[in-house]
Amino acid sequence: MAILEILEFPDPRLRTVAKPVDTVDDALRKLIDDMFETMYAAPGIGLAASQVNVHRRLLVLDVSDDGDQPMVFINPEITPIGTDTKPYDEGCLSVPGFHETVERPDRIHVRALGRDGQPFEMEAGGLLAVCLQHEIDHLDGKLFVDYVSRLKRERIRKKLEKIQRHA
Ligand code: QAP
Ligand code: CO
Repeated sequence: MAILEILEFPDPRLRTVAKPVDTVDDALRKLIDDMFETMYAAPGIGLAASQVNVHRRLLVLDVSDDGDQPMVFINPEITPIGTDTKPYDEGCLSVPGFHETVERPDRIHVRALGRDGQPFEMEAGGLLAVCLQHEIDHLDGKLFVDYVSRLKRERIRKKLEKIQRHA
């Protein structure tokens, strides 16, 4: 296993739109294991392949209290259930040290492939729904800072660029 480097805002590579995964094989499962190790070490609750500079449609997350419920979503597709939305104070391993409130659909239907390559479907609400939408945004080259005002986004960009210059 290995800890992977996480790209940080405003790295332009985070804007890449990821391509579908075409084969779920042992090489992909090794990437999945490395993504979990990277996410748990951070620590974080979700990580998209885009954040480790792999532009394929794959994400891992664990929203459990004890961090013992790893979930894998390959080629995920989501549709909102109903029209209700909820605000949540989101953070991101690619925007370390910052968080902002984002409003998103409250309940979603999810279709994806699992670690074994088998399709599954589920409904999600609460933190799982927030995390899935946040991670799928990464696969589409989007970040939570895109939902806040340009002023706030620019402030975050300048502060992170300063930290990155000194790193
Ligand atoms: C995405 O975020 C998420 O700023 C996952 O200094 C966030 O794991 C989905 C983290 C909220 C739903 C709700 C952030 C770690 C981790 C930081 C994360 C930091 C250290 C963020
Ligand atoms: Co994120």
